[in-house]
Amino acid sequence: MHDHDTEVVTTNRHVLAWVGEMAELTKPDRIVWCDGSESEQRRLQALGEAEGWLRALNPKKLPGCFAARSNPNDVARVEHLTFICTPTKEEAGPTNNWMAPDQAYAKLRALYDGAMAGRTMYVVPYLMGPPGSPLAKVGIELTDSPYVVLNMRIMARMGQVAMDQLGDGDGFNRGLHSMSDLSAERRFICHFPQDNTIWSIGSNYGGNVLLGKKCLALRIGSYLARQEGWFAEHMLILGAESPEGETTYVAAAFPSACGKTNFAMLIPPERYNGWKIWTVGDDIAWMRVGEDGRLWAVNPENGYFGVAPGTNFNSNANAMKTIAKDTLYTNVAVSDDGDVWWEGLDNEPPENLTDWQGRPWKKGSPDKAAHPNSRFTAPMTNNPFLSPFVNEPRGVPISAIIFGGRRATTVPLILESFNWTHGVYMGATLGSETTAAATGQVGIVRRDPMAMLPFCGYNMGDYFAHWLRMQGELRFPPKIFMSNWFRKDESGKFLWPGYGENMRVLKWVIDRARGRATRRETPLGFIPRLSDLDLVGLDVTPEQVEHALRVDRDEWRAELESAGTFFETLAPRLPKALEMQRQLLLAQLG
Ligand code: OXD
Ligand code: MN
Repeated sequence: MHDHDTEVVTTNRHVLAWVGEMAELTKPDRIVWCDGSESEQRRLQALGEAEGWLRALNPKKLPGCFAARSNPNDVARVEHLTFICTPTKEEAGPTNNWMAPDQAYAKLRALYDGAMAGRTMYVVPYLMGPPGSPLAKVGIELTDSPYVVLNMRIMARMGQVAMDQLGDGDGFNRGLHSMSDLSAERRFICHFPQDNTIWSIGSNYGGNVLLGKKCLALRIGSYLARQEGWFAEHMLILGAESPEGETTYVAAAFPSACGKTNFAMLIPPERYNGWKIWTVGDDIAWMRVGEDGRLWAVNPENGYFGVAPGTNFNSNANAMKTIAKDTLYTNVAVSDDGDVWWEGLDNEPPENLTDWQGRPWKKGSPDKAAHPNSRFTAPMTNNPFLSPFVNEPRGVPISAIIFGGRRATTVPLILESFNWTHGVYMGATLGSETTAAATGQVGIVRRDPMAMLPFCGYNMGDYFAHWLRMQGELRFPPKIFMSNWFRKDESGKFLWPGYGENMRVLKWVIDRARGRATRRETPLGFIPRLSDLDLVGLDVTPEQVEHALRVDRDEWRAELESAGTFFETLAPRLPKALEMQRQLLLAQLG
């Protein structure tokens, strides 16, 4: 039953017993223990090509790269089919779908019964976080999808390294995944935080099936973090190095489509010659309080699972370099000579493409050639500005946290909180505007607290309480900021150029965190004075910047009311301190 030369050897009886039990349920023809080796990768790539869902790309243009196609009904995370299965509904809270654990296990057990018959079960041991880190966690994913194995090998540290970290213990996440028949009617992503278990069935899309990422690193992770006294957050981590060689680490949470990967890979403009932005992570931060009382962060991942459309040399040159080799593309368009293409790559698509569904596509066609949620899975070691400290077990010390959203009005370019509780309030009320493409209604603010709305594995009110409580542990808490690169003028034009120019805002954040920049006090927090921002060489007027920074009392009164409405949906578990913070800000507005 075992594959011969891909053995990861384990004598861990907990692992062996659980794999046996799951195999009895799902009844695979074969079990393969994966080691993450290159020979194993090559075998799975050859299998994908033979089965027709994987295509090797042009080895001269994109060495080591492949393009995969998914089932067209299976192209995104499915929040309505994602469940938190805690003993009580109250523990999951009002922002999560809930199923009782017994009911969920029974329902899914029936679906898993024999689901792997005729297939191979791959046993994927993986480690989230740097080896030897106090924050690192071991997971084992059992999957019948070779596509998942190929992705997991890039996104997590896979194989013996995980078994070595686990030793003889029972402390591993139990992840079971079967594509089953890929039917949306039988698709469920269930999390059992109390059992450190994830059961995913009926999908083969990244966020639903690469169980280390959203499921373990965020949903289960956030639950464990509260119990164990740390943070699992939907945040990028970057290190900004000055020409003098001083590096300051910043973590930032933005909801999707707000440029998190771009900010994590920011290229400073000419004015900031000599500055370097190092990427520690682009999506997830695990953070704990060090013995020195500072907050230390690691990126639990090993690669980037990024959105392809819109990625180009202007928006993110480092990402373009990162995805030039050894990258697995999903649902992009492919040219006849084996190159990739997507909307927003350039203005000139080739005459002919194979679209994301494998159909011939001609230039000028009204259909999208690449799926809007097409992705690249790329090893982080390809990033020319990968932080040299990414494998440091204790992580990097965080000096500032930024919560950012997409807001046409109200929220200033940058706003510094008065204190920790105010900063937690900023995160808790983080909002972002929906786009016409997503909902048909433009400018509707959706609250996405700390960008964790789809990813918090327990009651959001308790999550806020955890954030508030952690202040007591932090002798040197990071300063907390709120940002908005997307504010518009009366004619609908962006007031701030964004992208690399965000370096100017980041510089002020760094100087504030290090206690050496001045600021202006408003009723809502601190903003930079015009003279506190370096605007040299920037093609915007001082009036535009003033407008981008403005705190408008009427807009803020409405904003605070809207936050109050959101808070009502979280009662009764909403911490009193946050509602009182809201009242205080209202009173300060006058
Ligand atoms: C992601 C997401 O894919 O947040 O990172 O949806
Ligand atoms: Mn994300």
